Amino acid sequence: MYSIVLVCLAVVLPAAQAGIFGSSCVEVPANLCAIVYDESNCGGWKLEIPKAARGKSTRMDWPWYASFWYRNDIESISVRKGCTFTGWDDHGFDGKSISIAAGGRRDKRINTKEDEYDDLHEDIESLECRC
Ligand SMILES: [Ca+2]
Ligand SMILES: [Ca+2]
Repeated sequence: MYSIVLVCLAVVLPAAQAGIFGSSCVEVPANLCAIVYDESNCGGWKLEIPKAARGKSTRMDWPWYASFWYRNDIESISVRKGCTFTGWDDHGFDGKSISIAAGGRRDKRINTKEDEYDDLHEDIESLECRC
């Protein structure tokens, strides 16, 4: 009986960590500036935003005529400690923007549906990240 219970836990726990019951967010690795995700709480597809050379920033731009993947689809963002992420609601780094600065001690994770960021909920078409 106990072995059956243990087997069930072994199946359920990884699923829970993967976000079915909560967050699947991970610490942003040192070679990255941020990770953006399709769904809230780091769910769905993810896109790694690499760290640029010191003093430079990584920029990504998804104009409607070039791309439909990623654009207007980001719903959660993890910013590496010490880095700052900026997203715009239009391509070409134009329109409304949000800036998310992570302090030096820990990553900052947000969902775009939160009040502070909901202007850009599923609306980001260009972004910049700098550490
Ligand atoms: Ca989405
Ligand atoms: Ca948009």
